[in-house]
Amino acid sequence: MECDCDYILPTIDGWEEHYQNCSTRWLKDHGTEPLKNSDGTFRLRNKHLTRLTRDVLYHLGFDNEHYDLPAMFGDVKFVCMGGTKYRMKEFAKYIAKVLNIPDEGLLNLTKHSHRYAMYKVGPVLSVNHGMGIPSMTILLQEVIKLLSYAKARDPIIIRIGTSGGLNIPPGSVVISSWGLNGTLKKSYDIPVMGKIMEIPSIFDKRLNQELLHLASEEKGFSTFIGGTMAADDFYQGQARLDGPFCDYTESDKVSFLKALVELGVKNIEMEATAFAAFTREAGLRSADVCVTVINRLEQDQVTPSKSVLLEWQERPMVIIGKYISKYYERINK
Ligand code: R2B
Ligand code: URA
Repeated sequence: MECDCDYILPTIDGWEEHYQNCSTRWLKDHGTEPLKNSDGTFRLRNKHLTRLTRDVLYHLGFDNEHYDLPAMFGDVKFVCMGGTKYRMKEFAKYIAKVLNIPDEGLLNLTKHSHRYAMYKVGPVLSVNHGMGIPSMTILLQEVIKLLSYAKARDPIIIRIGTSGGLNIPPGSVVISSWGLNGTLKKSYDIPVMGKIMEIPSIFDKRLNQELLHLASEEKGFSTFIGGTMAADDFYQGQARLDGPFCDYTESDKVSFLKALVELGVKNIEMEATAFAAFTREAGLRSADVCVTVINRLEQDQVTPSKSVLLEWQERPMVIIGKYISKYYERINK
């Protein structure tokens, strides 16, 4: 197998040589043939899909019979996702500015479904995924099918989000090296037909190194690479004391958060495990880049003002904007 890494930044000493989805690594890591084709397009693992004459992407409001998905989305290289519709519209506007693409008439492409909002600016799709794993994975799985049907070439999926930090100053950014689930395993555990299916939740090391490299040029905030706990709840699931229910003591909470720190966890959010697991299983590169809005060793309530929170939420956008512009410079040379 030949290396088919589509490098966005040239290798720097000490960096991982290949992306996680490089065909030279695939057989070793997965024990199966790569899903990536030689032109960068990718196949879906589910063989049942070939029996469908039409696949309805219900929550996106598209299907692969009535829509010319390759014409609409074939040029997509980056899919950026985040929780809210507002933030992802702002991100689309920001990317339009960075790439110097006119943004008048930014259309919500999923207007028939009303579930999510999706915008396209040049090679970038910006889409919201709601809160928590189930909402995010519905969107993510339909986006994965969309990209495959559209014949997008080696697309990169990036989540930009918010999180609670562990022992780092609020406003810092964390790039996730892996997701940790609520029982402290590095996997996304989903019940399938009465049994738990465990899918490893490890992010692409090389992609993270590239992102950290660009992030560390930014003044005014720090960026860390570290583990991310993905909780299934905002309150007790994240060891908070301020939910309507709480069946543990403050010292239990502090011991738990310190144990997370010991494990290398830098932040807590609600999607990382499933996001890492499904993108990796699909043979796609992905990264989870979240700003921390609070230091959970100090407080539970998110108290910064609206304007501070908005400013902090621009930080992941700036890092990803820089990364996308590196790619855009290269293809427009
Ligand atoms: C971070 O923020 C949201 C909860 O406030 C959730 O979607 C997450 O992962
Ligand atoms: N999002 C979370 O899931 N947790 C926090 O503490 C802050 C944002």
